[in-house]
Amino acid sequence: MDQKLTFILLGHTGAGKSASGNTILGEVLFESRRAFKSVTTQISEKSKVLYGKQISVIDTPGILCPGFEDKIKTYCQALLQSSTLCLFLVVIKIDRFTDEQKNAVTAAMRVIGDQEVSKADCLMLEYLPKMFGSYASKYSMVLFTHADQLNGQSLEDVIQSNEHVSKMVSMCANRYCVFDNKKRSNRLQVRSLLDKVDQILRTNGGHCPSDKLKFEPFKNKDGFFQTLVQLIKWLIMKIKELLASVVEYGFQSTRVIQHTALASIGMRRSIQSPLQSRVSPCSSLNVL
Ligand SMILES: Nc1nc2c(ncn2[C@@H]2O[C@H](COP(=O)(O)OP(=O)(O)O)[C@@H](O)[C@H]2O)c(=O)[nH]1
Ligand SMILES: [Mg+2]
Repeated sequence: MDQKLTFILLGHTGAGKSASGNTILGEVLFESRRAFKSVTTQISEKSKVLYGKQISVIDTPGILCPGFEDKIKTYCQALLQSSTLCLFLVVIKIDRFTDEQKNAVTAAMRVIGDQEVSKADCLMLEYLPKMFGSYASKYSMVLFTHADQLNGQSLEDVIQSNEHVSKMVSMCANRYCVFDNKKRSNRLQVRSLLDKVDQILRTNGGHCPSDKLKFEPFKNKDGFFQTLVQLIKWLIMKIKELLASVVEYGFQSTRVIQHTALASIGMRRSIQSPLQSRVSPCSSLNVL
C-alpha cells in the first residue's frame, strides 16, 4: 500500500470542514451540523483505506475560536516533524466572502506558513505571500464547499469575483476542489481530490515535505545501496523542485512583462490626441 496520506481541514466555523471529512471518508465519522458556534471542539483524526490508500482526515474546530489557532498550529507542527505526508485543505464555503471568512483564511495560512509573522502583521490577506512558505504553496489546496449553492454560476467566476479568493487560490498554485457535501455518495468529487493530490506528489517528487535526508552508518553492502538509492531519490526531488520554481519564475516574469507592455501602450494612447491616435504608426516614420 502507498504511503499514508493525511488531510488536515482548516477554516472557519460552518465552512463545512467536518462535512467534507465525512465526504472524503464516505461515511459520517465527524459531527457536522449548522450552529452559531463550533460544533467541533476537539482536533480529531479518522482513518480509512480508500482506493488502496491509507487516508487519514484531521478535523479541526473553527480556526477563529479563541485559543484554537495556536493549538492547531502546534498540532500540525508535531505532525510534520513526524514525517507524515500531510496535505492542508483550506475549506471555504461558496458564499459572500465576509471579513470573518477572510480572517479565518488568514489564520489558516498562519498555521500552514513556515515564516514567523505576527498576528497583527497579517490581519489582511495582503500579507499572505510573506508568510506563505514553500511548504504551504506545495502541499495545500483550497476546498470549496456548498457546490449545490452555485446556482448555475461557474466556480471560476466565483473565484474571479473576489480578489482575496483568487489570490488565495493562486497561492495554492491554482489547486482547488469543490464539494457538495449533501451528495456524499458522489465519489467522483473525492476521486477528483485524490487525482489532484497525485499531481501534487508527482510535481513535488512524492516526498513528505519534512523528509530530511538521514544518513545511517552503513553496516553492510545493502545499507550502502539503500543510502545510495535514498540519495538519488533526494537529488531527483530537489532537481524537480528547482525546475518547478524556474518554470514558475518564468511564468511570473512573462506576466509582469506583458502587464508592463500593456500598461505602457495604454499610457501612450491616453496622451495621444484623438487625431494622433488615428494616424498609423508608419506615418510617424514617414515624417522622420
Ligand atoms: N448545502 C450544503 N450544506 C453543507 C455543505 N457542507 C456543509 N454543509 C452544512 O453546513 C453546516 C456546517 O457544516 P460543518 O461541517 O459542521 O462545518 P464546520 O464547522 O466547518 O465543521 C452543516 O449544517 C452542514 O450540513 C454543502 O456542501 N452543501
Ligand atoms: Mg466541524
